[in-house]
Amino acid sequence: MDNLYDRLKGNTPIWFMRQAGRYLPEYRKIRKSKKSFLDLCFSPDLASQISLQPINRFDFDFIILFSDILVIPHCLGQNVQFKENIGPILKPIKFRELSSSIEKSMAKLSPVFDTLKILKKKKKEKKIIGFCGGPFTVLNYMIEGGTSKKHKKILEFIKKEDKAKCYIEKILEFSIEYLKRQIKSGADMLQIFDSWAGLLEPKEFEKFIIKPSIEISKEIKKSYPEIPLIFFPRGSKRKITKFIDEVKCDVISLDEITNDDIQNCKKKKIIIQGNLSPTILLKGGKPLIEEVRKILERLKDNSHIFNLSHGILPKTPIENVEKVIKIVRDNNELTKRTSINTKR
Ligand code: 1CP
Repeated sequence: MDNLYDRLKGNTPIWFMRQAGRYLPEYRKIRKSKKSFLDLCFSPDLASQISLQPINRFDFDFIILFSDILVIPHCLGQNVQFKENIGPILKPIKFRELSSSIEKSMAKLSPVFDTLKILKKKKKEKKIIGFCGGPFTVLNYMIEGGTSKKHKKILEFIKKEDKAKCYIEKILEFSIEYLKRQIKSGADMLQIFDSWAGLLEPKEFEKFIIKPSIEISKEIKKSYPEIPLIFFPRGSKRKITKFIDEVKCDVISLDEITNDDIQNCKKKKIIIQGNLSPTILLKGGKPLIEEVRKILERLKDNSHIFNLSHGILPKTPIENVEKVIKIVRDNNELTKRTSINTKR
């Protein structure tokens, strides 16, 4: 890696989690043309167009592959559907029914690799972020059968430790192969979305979040040491200290940022990604401007990628997104000018 940490100091790039999605009219238009969301993810021409929509409109600094974390249960043989206004629905499946052939499963995902190849050809000057879900977050959807409020089934399920470990190991093995093939197809960076990490108590967090993350990092770094890894163990709160102590990551995406995190990341030269609330972005106005400035000020001595604390909400007004990008870019200009003046 050509020292991303040093390169970002005083020059904060910006992108938003779920930047390609329903808040964009151009996305909604393409979405209507396909019956199923997975069909859209598996249509390289359309998926690459969608990945580039937020770049063409806002000139975000990173392109994120348009796909979903639930393509892993799909390639393992689980039935995955996306229902409008409900979200994903996954049919229950037994462990022995899951695919045992990595090759066959990866073949099912070949359109995703084709999307990356198209993106690589089209936009050489912007970094492309590939991704997968953290194994626990993927397992959560597989066991709950979709989006859940209370997460009763998964919390019960992980008590049967050996069984849960079998599933986690399988998801992990397929996810690592999936990530490697994304790199081979053109991904320049990778993000691991562990959106439900916050459900777990310290002991389970160690087993189901930290351990698999160590494994992902070790395996990817072994073959691709130059590819930056972004981990997003959402809702980890104080457990984040242990996470960054144990998992080798280049960037940590944080939904909440404490002063300890700021100091620890500076010491370890880990880039912080985050952490504008999607609700504040949706509401806009003066509170939005103040919050963006506050985040930039707090992280000015760190290396920082400006982002949200979670995915952008479908009703977010376009002008609020434009406003945030302008503040971040103006701030970069100001920092540059001030540093030139102080050097004189
Ligand atoms: O009907 C539609 O248009 C579907 C809406 C949609 C979109 C646009 C879904 C269904 N997924 C996506 C794209 C998506 N999902 C991306 C694309 C790239 C981008 O960021 O622009 C990414 C990275 C994801 C990741 C994802 N999917 C996560 C992790 C991030 C997070 O939000 O926590 C999760 C948990 C999912 C599952 C998922 N996919 C879609 C839905 C509605 C859900 C459930 C979300 C939930 O349980 O709250």
